[in-house]
Amino acid sequence: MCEKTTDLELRAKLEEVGTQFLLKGQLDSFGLITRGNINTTYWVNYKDPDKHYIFQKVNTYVFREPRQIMRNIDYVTEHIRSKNKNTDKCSLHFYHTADRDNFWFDSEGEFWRVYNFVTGSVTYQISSDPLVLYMAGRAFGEFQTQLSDFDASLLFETIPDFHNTKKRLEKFFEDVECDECGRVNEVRTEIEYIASCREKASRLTNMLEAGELPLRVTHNDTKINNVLFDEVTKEPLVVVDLDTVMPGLAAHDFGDAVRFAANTAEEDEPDTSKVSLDLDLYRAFAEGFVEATAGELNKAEIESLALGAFTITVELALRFLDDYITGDKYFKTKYEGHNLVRCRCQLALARDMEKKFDEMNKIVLETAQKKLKTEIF
Ligand code: GN1
Ligand code: MG
Repeated sequence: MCEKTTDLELRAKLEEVGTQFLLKGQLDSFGLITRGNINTTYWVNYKDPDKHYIFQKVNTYVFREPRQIMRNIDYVTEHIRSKNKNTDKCSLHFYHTADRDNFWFDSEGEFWRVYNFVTGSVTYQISSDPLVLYMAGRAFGEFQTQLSDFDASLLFETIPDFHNTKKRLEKFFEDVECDECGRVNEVRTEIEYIASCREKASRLTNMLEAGELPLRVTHNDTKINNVLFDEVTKEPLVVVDLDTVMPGLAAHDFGDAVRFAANTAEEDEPDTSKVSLDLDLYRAFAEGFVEATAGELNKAEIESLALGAFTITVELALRFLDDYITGDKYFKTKYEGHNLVRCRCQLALARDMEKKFDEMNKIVLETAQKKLKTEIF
């Protein structure tokens, strides 16, 4: 996941980036962190003094207004830092250039940023340990709670309609009609299943439009690998990847985390017989999330959480499939057909969630009752 490289051209580029961000010392070792599907991320170690950094090249095909993202990040990290005062929680620190910008465009027009690597932290791509899931639930729940008094109107919508599942579905079926790469015929089964989920997957968007669910400031990309944990205590240290912090639904954050972390397989597992929703892991995440958001989420929001998991799973399946049928322009792929494999994996998970849906709802409601000690459910 974090291969070391000795590529000289890349070394020179990273040195140039480090100089722009006024880093002291000498670049020592570096490597690519391969897990993101959008941006290109490197770990970079300096010596004299010893310091560890994350250098990131932002994908400007996906993020059309990267400057605005960095403004959002400034606001959000500042707000969280003020909440973390007098606690042992750490915050992300973005470095600045001589012009006081927290980004830099290189001569090829690539957009770079640099932040601190949190020493003593670990991330999990997948974990079968309920404690890790519980901690991740707390981390994302706390993230939302900490931003509950943040003025959402300050935030630029970095990707408009990011979790507007209804719009995603509309665009998907338009792209199916166009069939610009001639790939639609081989994926008829997947398209049919997505069509059959259309109503259920649109419910949250409809509820939001009808004012039945409130908009909050949400993270919108709650994969467990976006939480840094203390490598010894497993306590969550900080939530990273703030590119999509925007107004959204609590159910989206809950749902995306469950989709990724309570799956018994990785999100691009080609053997779909290995894919299912682990209800113990789901419960553990729900406990952490509900505990951390106690008193913030209303009854309708809590009742929407399980649906959030199904919705985001179908939404991501169709995003992967949409990318596949339109020529793999959005997500980075490691091999031909990778997006189709990802889609099939998400659809297998969605099917399993459908079977377990009553149980998923019950777990959230039981958890809420236990954690919130109320009789509203
Ligand atoms: C992308 O690159 P990464 O892993 O942070 C995507 C998410 C998807 C995810 C699926 C901006 O996130 O929405 O859920 O891949 N981010 C964007 O792995 O589209
Ligand atoms: Mg992300």
